[in-house]
Amino acid sequence: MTKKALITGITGQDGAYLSEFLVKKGYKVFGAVRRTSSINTSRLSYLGILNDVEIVPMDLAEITNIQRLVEKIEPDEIYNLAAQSFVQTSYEQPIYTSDIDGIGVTRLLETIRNLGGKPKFYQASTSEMFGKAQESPQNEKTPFYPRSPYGIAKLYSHWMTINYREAWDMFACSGILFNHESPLRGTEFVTRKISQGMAQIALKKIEKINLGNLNAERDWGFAGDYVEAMWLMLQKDQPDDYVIATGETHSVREFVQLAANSIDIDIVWDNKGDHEIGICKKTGETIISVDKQYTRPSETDHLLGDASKAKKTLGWKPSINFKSLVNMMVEHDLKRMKDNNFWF
Ligand code: NAP
Ligand code: G4F
Repeated sequence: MTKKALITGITGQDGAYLSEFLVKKGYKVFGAVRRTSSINTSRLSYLGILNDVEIVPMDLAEITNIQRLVEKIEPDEIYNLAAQSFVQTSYEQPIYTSDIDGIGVTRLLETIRNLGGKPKFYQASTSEMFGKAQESPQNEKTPFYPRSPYGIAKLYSHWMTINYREAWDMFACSGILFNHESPLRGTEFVTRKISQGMAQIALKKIEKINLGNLNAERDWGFAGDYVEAMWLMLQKDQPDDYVIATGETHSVREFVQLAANSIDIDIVWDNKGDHEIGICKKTGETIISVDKQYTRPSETDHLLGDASKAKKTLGWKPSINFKSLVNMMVEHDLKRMKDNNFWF
């Protein structure tokens, strides 16, 4: 029998890659989309799968809507990827973020519980829950210390997922995914901001990129690899929680350096702190500046994941390394800009 999957957040980066993955596996994919004045299905179009998925209306703020939809579709698996996912915004919209990323998950869990606990459930948890990391590398047993309203809301939903598994015997898994990027990443996130900015510099559309904390370190992987891990978790006999990461950490400064190399620029760094600049070695022009508006009130300084459990139990491993990821993102942005293709 054809399996049915309901993906919340299908219009986002991970939703698009997961849809592609599940469609290839023969799933009937339903994509929950909240009402906006212009629904953005450009990532699904980009991957050529818009006509292979069924778009259904659903907002994580509205439990009646969730209940009716899940009852009607009767999915075998629910992947909850919908969220206010931008950490910086969570400082300005902490209540909205808590509602969607925290209580929104409980709305879904309650719906499944009321239906007898039937669909398997995947929750998109995050390495941002480690925040001020208490050890390095971080694994499933590392204590949490979230540093943003986003991280705190996600920690609540992480524990809710575990509680529904333990209290109501539900097949609910939580994937603690470290940062994962791609050419489909939103342009407000630092990696895509840099790859897009470098492409614009190469084509002489802008002179420089303004960034915040260049010292922040992240374990960056490729989103296409990470959606496979979500699916693998739901195929096991027992539900569990898994860290998904590459096991390498790099600073924002290193990302900038490699992205500049992709457009044949070598960067020399000058000054320190808020006055740091990145200069093109050949021309002497400043192409990177620090702008305090992009720094955070409380920062997650260092993330490095240990995905040994996922490797051993799920047989999962990443296929794209850091350098290839950076090159891939800059190449895609260059091509898009040359083709005047600005759909996201
Ligand atoms: P994304 O590109 O920002 O996508 C977020 C999705 O959530 C969009 O489809 C968005 O719809 C939807 N959404 C937002 N508010 C909603 C609401 N009230 N009701 C229904 N849908 C709503 O995020 P992503 O990078 O794909 O990440 C997917 C999930 O993984 C998120 O939960 C994120 O927090 C989590 N995560 C991401 C990473 C990462 O590095 N990418 C790491 C760990 C965890 P619109 O198109 O209408 O905005
Ligand atoms: O790209 P970012 O905005 O991602 P962040 O905050 O790590 O969050 C992402 O990863 C989480 C997993 O750990 C997800 F749960 C979450 O949904 C999201 O996908 O920022 C990365 C780092 C930060 O330390 C930030 O301070 O880059 C630093 N940064 C420096 N300059 C910047 C900038 N971030 C952004 N967005 N813009 C800048 O100009």
